[in-house]
Amino acid sequence: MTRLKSDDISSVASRITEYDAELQRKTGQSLSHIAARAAGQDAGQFDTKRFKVAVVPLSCGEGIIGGFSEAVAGIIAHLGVEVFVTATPDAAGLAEAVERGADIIFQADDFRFVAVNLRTGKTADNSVATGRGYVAALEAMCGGLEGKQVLLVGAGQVGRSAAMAMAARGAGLSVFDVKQNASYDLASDVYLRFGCRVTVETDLDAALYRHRIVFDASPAEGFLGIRHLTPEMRIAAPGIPLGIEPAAWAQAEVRTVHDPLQLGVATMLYEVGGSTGQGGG
Ligand code: 2YG
Repeated sequence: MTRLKSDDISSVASRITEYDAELQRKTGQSLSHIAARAAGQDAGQFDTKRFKVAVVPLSCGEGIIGGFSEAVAGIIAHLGVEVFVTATPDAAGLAEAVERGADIIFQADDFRFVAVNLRTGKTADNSVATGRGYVAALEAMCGGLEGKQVLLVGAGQVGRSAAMAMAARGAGLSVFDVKQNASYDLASDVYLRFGCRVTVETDLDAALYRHRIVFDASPAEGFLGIRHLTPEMRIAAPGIPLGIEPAAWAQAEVRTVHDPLQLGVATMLYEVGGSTGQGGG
């Protein structure tokens, strides 16, 4: 799991309105609509005034990332939910959050980034939510995924979540992972759950020439170049760093969804705050 740096997230809160407008230009849908759909919720039914959220910094392991909790809070506030970052971290922060009336806690250590609903017992996991959120965005960008072939790069936690969400939408899947066993494991899990066959790709370059829809859930950098790009290509890229070559970014940006936190955090909120639907990480 890639550890974010302060530079990756320093403008998330201040630019959230522009980010949402950009997302709507690319997908035709807002952050709240995409996240709600990813969480099996109806954005219109989601009462954002029903709860209060606290983001609690955790200093364990590699420690606090400057601006991380504020970026998470900025996304949640943009979705119309009351939110605060606790003044104290760790256990003191958890107590402070509850004492200040929080219903939902967001916190991340070096291994997991989770949200917990203290009222309903629901939990949400960032890797799972990020996979689902990006599939909902890709679906909007492609006008549906049913019967379309998607190349998934990276069969880690985010990739696995995305694969299940895309299979559930009737997409055909091809998967590439530097660890081939991870691809075969994912292929058999998708087959067991949905009865659909997943193509395991072993040559990424060749696979990129054969696919128009790409889901980059890998930490690999710059593997997708101008040579692979076509006007109808659509790319969902939660992977950090970005898998698109810098030289190709100018061409690819208009049809690529990529952000360090926004879609994942928004989907976590709808999953853990929703009355029905998914959640439970
Ligand atoms: O509270 C803090 O500031 C730190 N304990 C946060 C540590 C977060 C570590 N994880 C990551 O940086 C990412 N895996 C978060 C999710 C990124 C999703 N694209």
